Amino acid sequence: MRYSSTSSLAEESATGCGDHEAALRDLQRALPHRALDLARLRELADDGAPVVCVIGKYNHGKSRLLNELVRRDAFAVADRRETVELAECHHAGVCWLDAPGLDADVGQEDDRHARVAVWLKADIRLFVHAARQGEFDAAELALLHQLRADEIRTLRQTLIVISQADQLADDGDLGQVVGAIAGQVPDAALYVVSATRHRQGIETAKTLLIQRSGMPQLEGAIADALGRVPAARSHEVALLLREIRDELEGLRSGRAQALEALRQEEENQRRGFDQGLEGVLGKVAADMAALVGAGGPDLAMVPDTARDRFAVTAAKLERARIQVAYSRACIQIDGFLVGQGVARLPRDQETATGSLNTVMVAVMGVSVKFRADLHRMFCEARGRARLHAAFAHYFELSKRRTALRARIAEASSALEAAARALAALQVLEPVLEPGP
Ligand SMILES: Nc1nc2c(ncn2[C@@H]2O[C@H](COP(=O)(O)OP(=O)(O)O)[C@@H](O)[C@H]2O)c(=O)[nH]1
Ligand SMILES: [Mg+2]
Repeated sequence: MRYSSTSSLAEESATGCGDHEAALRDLQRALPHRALDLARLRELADDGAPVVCVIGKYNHGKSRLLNELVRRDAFAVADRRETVELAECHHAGVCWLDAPGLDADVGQEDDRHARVAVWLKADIRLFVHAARQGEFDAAELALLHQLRADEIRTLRQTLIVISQADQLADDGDLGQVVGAIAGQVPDAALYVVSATRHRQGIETAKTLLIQRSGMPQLEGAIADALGRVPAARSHEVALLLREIRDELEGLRSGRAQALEALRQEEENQRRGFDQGLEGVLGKVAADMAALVGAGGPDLAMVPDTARDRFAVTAAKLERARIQVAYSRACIQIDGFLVGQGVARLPRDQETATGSLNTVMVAVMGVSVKFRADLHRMFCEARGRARLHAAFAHYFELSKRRTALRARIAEASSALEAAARALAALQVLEPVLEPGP
């Protein structure tokens, strides 16, 4: 099939212009819901012969109508579901496309072919409905409304054909049916035809029969519609390019905003941590200053002797005071860190000893602290800065932070994809836009 595998874009890629295929892929990735529009753009870029396709339910005379239009039996006609794939025939500079019938109970594959014909390939749709069936049913009406909406948007035309007119008993019946159908689609022109009459008229060279078949009027309308195809195609290319560009620009600015918001959140989160920790360490330093800042000898360093094994000595009291102060400091710091989601070591840093796998132990160590240690750790700015840096290191490894950074990376690559798609559109536009 001409359509299934080749397109000028694909051909160009085969001859070294892979940029276009890559650009199309970038667009497809950025706008997966626009796959049909992108495929349609490919078709339009081909700028092949205008495509007329039939659409309608099984057995309503679509294939036979096409045979009359192309002046030969190019398409299979039957009382059963003969047309299961797209079939095409070139005649008079037009590509005529026969599609399987649409029916509620039809397999999805048939429907897919019909959809491809109607939405992807066709410039002009002939909506075929057999007169003997009376009014349109709900499914036909729904499709007609869709086609009408599409015509307004893309200028792709639909002609409504009431077929097999000869099957009604007389003109009175036919008039009634056509009147009822006209009531269902008040704004549309209806082309009432009989393929069999047309064939007979041709074979017996009876002009009157040909006239009465309604085919000349339909052919006239198709010729008019074909005359409007070039303008319609230009309109459609411009429309699709504009829609895609607008959507991509919206996507890019939305994603840029989302990324900016996340980066702001990352900054605020870190600032909140830094300020909070500074506050806690400052408070601990103030509490500690009173205890360790007092001059004089450090009584805690006086060793215990066997004599005062059971006595409450000044050294023991001092050590207890230091220990309590240190514990209080640790509890304050730990309370803050837990609130920030910084408690356990990252998994890859855990040891076999469960109780050691906390950030507090990793930073503060397990050694016994004395007055000089506490002074160095909490009362000197350098000591506090060292603690701050160590806790901040674990803060950055915490789940909340890594999750936020992952979201930022994701948002950043989404933004890149939108920018790439816009660049891709720029590459494609000259290929897609209709020539002068
Ligand atoms: N009497 C009459 N029968 C027709 C006409 N057009 C098609 N048919 C018959 O209706 C049946 C279905 O036609 P076909 O074109 O295969 O329908 P499709 O399934 O819509 O493609 C066949 O038996 C055709 O011969 C017509 O204008 N008049
Ligand atoms: Mg058919």
